[in-house]
Amino acid sequence: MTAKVIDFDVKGDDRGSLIALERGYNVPFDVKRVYYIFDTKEGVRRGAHAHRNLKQLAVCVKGSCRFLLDDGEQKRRVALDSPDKGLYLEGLIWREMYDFSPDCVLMVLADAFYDEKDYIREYDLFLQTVKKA
Ligand code: T46
Repeated sequence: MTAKVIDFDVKGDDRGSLIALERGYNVPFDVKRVYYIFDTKEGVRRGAHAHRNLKQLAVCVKGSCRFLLDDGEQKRRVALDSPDKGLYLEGLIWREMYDFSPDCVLMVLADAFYDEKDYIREYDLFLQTVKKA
């Protein structure tokens, strides 16, 4: 499964903290799009899809949430609970996000523009696609 947690350097001083995201240093792709998810209602699950080609880096810049990752063979859970770590996702990974804290702001950097054709939103089709890959 091409999913890994990236720890970011925190530039801190007595004023507070700063994190820089830079291609080639802690972002492993050219960023074409940034979106963020916030005000998620209690108990909501999001995601429930895979991408055919998209590379993404998800950062909880505020609050926390959890990811369930599934490559068709293995399942893995990752908690994003600090702005100093990011979850890098590449390739065929079914993902679900859940346990959003009320203050959660989940920012996602992506290497491509939004394209609904890149989504696989049916789990059976995801499994078939993994088998063919
Ligand atoms: C992902 C997880 C982590 C757009 O118009 N442009 C965009 O760039 C995005 C991401 C979404 N949308 C529209 C499509 C839907 O009408 O916003 C609506 C909600 O999107 P979706 O239901 O796909 O959101 P999530 O939270 O289930 O999934 C999102 C990303 O779509 C997905 O790529 O990996 O976050």
